[in-house]
Parts: sequence; structure tokens; C-alpha cells
Amino acid sequence: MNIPGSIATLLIGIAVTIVSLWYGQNHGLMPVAASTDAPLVDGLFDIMMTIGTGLFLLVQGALVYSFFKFRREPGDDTDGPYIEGNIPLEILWTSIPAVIVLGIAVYSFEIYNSMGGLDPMDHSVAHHSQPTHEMAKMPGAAIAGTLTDTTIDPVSAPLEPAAIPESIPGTTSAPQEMTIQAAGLQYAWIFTYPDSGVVAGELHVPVGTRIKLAISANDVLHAFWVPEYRVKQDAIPGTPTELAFTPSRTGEYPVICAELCGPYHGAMKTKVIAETPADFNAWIASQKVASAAGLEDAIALTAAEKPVDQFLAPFVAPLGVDAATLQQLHSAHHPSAS
Ligand SMILES: [Cu+2]
Repeated sequence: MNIPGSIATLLIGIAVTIVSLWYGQNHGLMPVAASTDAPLVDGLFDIMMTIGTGLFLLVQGALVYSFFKFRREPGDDTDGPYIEGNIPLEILWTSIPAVIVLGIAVYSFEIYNSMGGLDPMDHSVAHHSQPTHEMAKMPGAAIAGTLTDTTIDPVSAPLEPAAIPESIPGTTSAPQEMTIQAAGLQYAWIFTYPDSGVVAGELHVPVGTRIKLAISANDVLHAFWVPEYRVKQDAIPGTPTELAFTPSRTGEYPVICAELCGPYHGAMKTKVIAETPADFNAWIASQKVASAAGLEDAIALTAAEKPVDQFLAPFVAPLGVDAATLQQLHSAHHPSAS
């Protein structure tokens, strides 16, 4: 084996680069990307994974190599050579991480911004199809734009928002955006839908609509997190927070509370159900019917306007007692009701 050192270094460098690039694209660590914001986050994650893999291989490689190369010879009790330092090397291993960290900072800031992080309710960048035009209006766009254009290559590609199908089969109306109230409490989420006033423990959303969550907390800190959407936002008592995302594929995904909020924090789970706009409208309609019926029953129960035997009729069969007995019991407990 007579490979010159420089050639060996070059070959190792090429191998590490290829392995890192491959693993950065094939780590398989992310769940399905179900919102238009998810590919942006995944792009950042893939790049950090690539860099991390390269660093891991270099550091661990150097370590393992040194185990064998610089192993103590039997009977050698002398000290190692005295090394004062190496200024060029120190500059190199300080500047390379500095450039990497700075690059990731700019790239991640730009993704945060394009997802509406600075102003979740202004979704101009993440939703519309003219990112460059819209980006010019964003705070920090000048800095990010300059750095992007000159230094970091991969930034430009992921900023293109994922295409949303213009027409989803079986739909007539997909609203551009929809604001849903999300209240976190120990230990559940309560979602209130606009216009209909429907209240539910599940988050139903139409695919292709920019969903804006107006998040509140009734008791302690919670956090709304949907891993498949790559978005997370704190719910803070007394301070309204916001979160915006655009579901891009139908399906059910977990909503997880991501802030330790009490002994049953781990059970504070529900699901987001992304549907076609037609299915979403049908669900809203069915909820309206259900809540209207429930309301009528509630009024009947409190006001006791129905005749007592009619009011008690549903309970006769399951209880296995006759109506007369029940009526007697009822009169005994509520003398005024009969
Ligand atoms: Cu919680």
C-alpha cells in the first residue's frame, strides 16, 4: 500500500461527502409531510442531517484511526512529543463551524419567515405562488435575500411552496383561509369553527385552505403540535398565540400537547382530520344538526315542558320499570315538575 497521503485524504473526503449527501436525503426520520410548510422544514432538516453525518464520520473516523495509529508500543514509557499549537489549523476549525452555523441560521430564519413565523396571520409567502415578489415585503428580506443569492445555494429551491391542486375532486368551495379557535386546557383541545359555531374536540380542516389557529390556554401552558405538519405553537394563559398552516393531503394525523402541562399531559392527544372541502362541509353540517338536536333535548330537560310520561318514556325500557313507577319516583323527587 503506497497511496500518498494527499490522495488518501482526497478519497476519504469524497467518500464522506457522498455518504453524507446520501444519508441526508435517506434518513427516513420524518413522518409524512402533510402540509405545504412541511417540505420547507424537511429541506432544512435534510441539510443539517447531511452536515451532521459528515461531522460524525470525520470525528469518529479520526478517533478510531488514532486508536490504532497512535497506540502505545509495548515497553514505551516516554512522554509524547510537545506540541505548542497550530494557528492555521485553529483558524480553520473555528471558521468552518462558524460559516456552517451562520449559514444554517440564515437558512432557518428564512424558512421560519416564509412559514409565517414572524407574522402567522400574514400568510402571503407560504400560500401564494409569487414568493419573490411577496418576499420583498417581508422584514429581513433584504438581508436574507442578499445572503441567499450569494452564499447558500440550496436555499432557493425549498422556498417554492409545494403546489396545491387547483381543484380537488368533488369540491365546489375551498375557502382561501379559515380561522379556527383552539383552546388548550387540562387535558384536551377544544376547537371552535367559524360561522357555524361548531365546537369539537377534533380538528377538522379542508385540504388546500390556509388554516389559522387562534390559540388560547384556559389554565396552564400547553403547546399545539402536529408532527406531520411540522408546526408547533405554545398556548399561553392570558396571551393569545397564532399558528398558520395549509394541509396538503387528506388523512388523520395526531395533535400532541408539546408542553408538560400536568399529570395527564401525555394523554392530551387528539387528531387533525384533513378532508376534501366537500367532506369538511358535510362534517360541519352534521355537527350543526347534532348540536341543534342536543340543544333541544337540553332545553326540554331543564324546562320540563314535555308531559312527564313522554319525558320519561326513553328511560322506561332500559330501566325495566313501568312508567307509573317512574312517574311516582319523579314526582317524589321533583314535586313541582308534575
Ligand atoms: Cu397540555
